[in-house]
Amino acid sequence: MGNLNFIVGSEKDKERLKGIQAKKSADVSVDDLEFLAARIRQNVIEMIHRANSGHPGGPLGLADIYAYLYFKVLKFDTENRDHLLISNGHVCAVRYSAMALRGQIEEEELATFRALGSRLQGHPSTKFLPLVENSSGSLGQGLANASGLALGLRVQKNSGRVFLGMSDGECQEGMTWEAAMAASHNKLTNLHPFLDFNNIQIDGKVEHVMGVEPLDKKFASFGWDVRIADGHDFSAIGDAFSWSLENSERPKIILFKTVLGKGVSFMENNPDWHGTPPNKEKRDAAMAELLKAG
Ligand SMILES: Cc1ncc(C[n+]2csc(CCOP(=O)(O)OP(=O)(O)O)c2C)c(N)n1
Repeated sequence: MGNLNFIVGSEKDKERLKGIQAKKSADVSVDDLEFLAARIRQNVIEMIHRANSGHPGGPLGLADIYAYLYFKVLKFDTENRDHLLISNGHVCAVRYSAMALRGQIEEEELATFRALGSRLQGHPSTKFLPLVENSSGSLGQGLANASGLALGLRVQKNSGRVFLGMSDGECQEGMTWEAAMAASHNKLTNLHPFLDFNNIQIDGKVEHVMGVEPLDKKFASFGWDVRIADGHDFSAIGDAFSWSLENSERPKIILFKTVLGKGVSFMENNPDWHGTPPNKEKRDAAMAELLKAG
């Protein structure tokens, strides 16, 4: 595990995190997950405030899912390890924070987010940080990237599972649907995409910019099994990942209903916070709410 030089948080938090890191995934409780998600959100706000640039809304909305994924699902220490790719690269603050909590990078490195030459680029780059597995930022490419990896692993008889974070806004990209068709044709059952279904993108509501609904029926029509789940309910998140990991003949996708900006009242559901960094006043107001939650 990494060292615990937090960029935000107390000595008590450090002790608590150490205790959770030492647990087997089955023993990580809902209380633990709530603590981890709150820490992810605090880090996200602190990182983006310090960088004075970045995207707070998506990462806050995804914090519960990434806490669950990193502490209950992903296995990195097995021979055929899991893989996590993200297609919506602009939300990478949530991933970097989850990686730090899991001990894959140092907590203090989060303070370098978006700095020139930092491993933690504002859009993930394998050149700077190979651990992120795919470079992203140009939306719509992730499903094709992840499908290629899933197919390659199957050919090599490698049982590693491929998880992929996606977003609703990027379903406006044609390549997503080309990849959906290919994954279905190739029956990629080792592929586990989960989509941030918050109906918000950079320019406002997805339904106003260019509607993607009905997303479930669209994926189903491409031969996929689809599950819609509450992305802020740990029991629903767990059930959805278990469902995705069960054997089936078809590719599967989880559409997680989330609230952009979750946990910070003035950011929630407000497209202005898709990509605006909080200034000192907003950082303090956000942190006051998040510290109470943690
Ligand atoms: C190919 C491409 N077109 C446009 C953009 C600019 N862009 C950055 S984020 C974004 C909105 C994406 O929607 P979504 O991921 O649903 O946003 P969120 O839920 O995180 O607010 C857009 C259009 C991009 N990164 N890539």
